[in-house]
Amino acid sequence: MTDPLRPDVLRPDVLIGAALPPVTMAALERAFTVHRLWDNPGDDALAQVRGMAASTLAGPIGAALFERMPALEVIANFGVGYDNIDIAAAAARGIVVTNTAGVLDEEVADLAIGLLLATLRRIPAGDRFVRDGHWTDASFPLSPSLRGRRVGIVGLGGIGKAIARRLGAFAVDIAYHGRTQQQGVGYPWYPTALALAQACDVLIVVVPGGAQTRHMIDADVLAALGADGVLINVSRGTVANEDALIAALQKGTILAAGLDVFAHEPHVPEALRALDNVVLLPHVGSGSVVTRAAMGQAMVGNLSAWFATRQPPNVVPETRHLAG
Ligand code: NAP
Ligand code: 8YV
Repeated sequence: MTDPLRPDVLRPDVLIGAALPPVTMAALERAFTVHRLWDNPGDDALAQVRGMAASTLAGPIGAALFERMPALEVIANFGVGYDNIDIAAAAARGIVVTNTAGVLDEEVADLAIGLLLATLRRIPAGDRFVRDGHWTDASFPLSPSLRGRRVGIVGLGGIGKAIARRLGAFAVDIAYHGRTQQQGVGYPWYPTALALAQACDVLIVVVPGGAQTRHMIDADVLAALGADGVLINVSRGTVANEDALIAALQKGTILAAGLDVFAHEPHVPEALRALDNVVLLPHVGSGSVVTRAAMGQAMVGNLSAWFATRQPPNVVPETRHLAG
C-alpha cells in the first residue's frame, strides 16, 4: 500500500521504454509510479525517475537519455540480451542493469530447432505449396536433410546449451565456439567462428550482440560453411554481416538460412525477402505468451528487489560491482 506521506518510498518512479505485454504493464503499474517514454514525459517527470523498464523494442538507450534522468539507479531489461543499452555509459553513472537470464532458454531453443528444421526441410514452402493448390499438379521437390550433419553452435551459453540438449535427440555431431573452452563440456571447441564453420555444415548463432560480435559471421565464415551449409541466427542481426549473407545466399555460397533477427528490425531487406532459400521470422525466439509473461515477472522482480534490498537476482556482469 502507498504511504501518502512518502509515495516515492513504496512506489518509486519507473520509466517504461516501450509497451510490454498487458500482464507486465499491469504489474508495473501496481508496483510503481509509471511514466511512458512514448508519452514524451517532460524533464521534470524524468528527473524523478529511479528505475527503467527497457527492451529492444524501445531502441538503443544511452548517455543522452541518462542525462535527463539524474536519479536513475536501475535499468531492468525485458530480455536476456542487453546490447540495446549502452552498458559502459550506464556503469559510468553507477546505474545497475539487470536482464531476464534463465526464464527463456528453453523457449528460444525450441524456436531455434524449429527454424533449423523449417529451413532444411523447407516446411514454410511446403505449406505454401499445399495452400496454393499445386499438390494436385506436381510433387513437392525433395528437400535437404539434417541427417549426417555436423552442427556448430556459436555461443554455448544458456540458450546454446538448451539447443545442444535438443540436438542430442537428433543424433547429429555437435561442436561449438566461444571465447573460452568450457570445462566439463564434451563437444569439440573451436577458437574462432571461422574454424568452427570449416568443421561444420550448420551454424546456429546464439552469442550476445554488441561491438564484440558485430559481423562475426562474415563473408569468410560463410564461404567456410560451404555450398551445403546452413546458417541459423537467433542472436542479433548485427552478428551477421547482412550484405555478405544476402550475397552468399544469392550466389549459392551457402545453401540456406533461417533468421529470427535482422540488422535493422523491423525492416528486412527486399533482397532477403525475395530469396526462396531463407526462412524469416519476426524476432520471436522468446515470443510465447507464457515466456513473455515470465520475462515480465522477472523484470518487475528485479526492479522491486533493487528498491527493497539493492540485490536484484539478475544483475549483468558489467554492473555487478554496483549492486548489493
Ligand atoms: P549467455 O548465457 O550469456 O551465453 C552467451 C554465450 O556466448 C556464452 O557461451 C559466451 O561464451 C559466448 N560469447 C559471448 N561473447 C562472445 C564473443 N565475443 N565471441 C564468442 N562467443 C561469445 O547468453 P544467452 O542467454 O544464451 O543468450 C545469448 C543471446 O541470444 C542474447 O544475448 C541475445 O542476443 C540472444 N537472444 C535472442 C532471442 C530471440 O528472441 N531471438 C531471445 C533471447 C536471447 P564465452 O564467454 O566463453 O565467450
Ligand atoms: C526479446 C530477446 O524478444 O531476450 C532477448 O535477448 O531478444 C528476446 O527475448 C526481446 O528482448 C524483447 O524486447
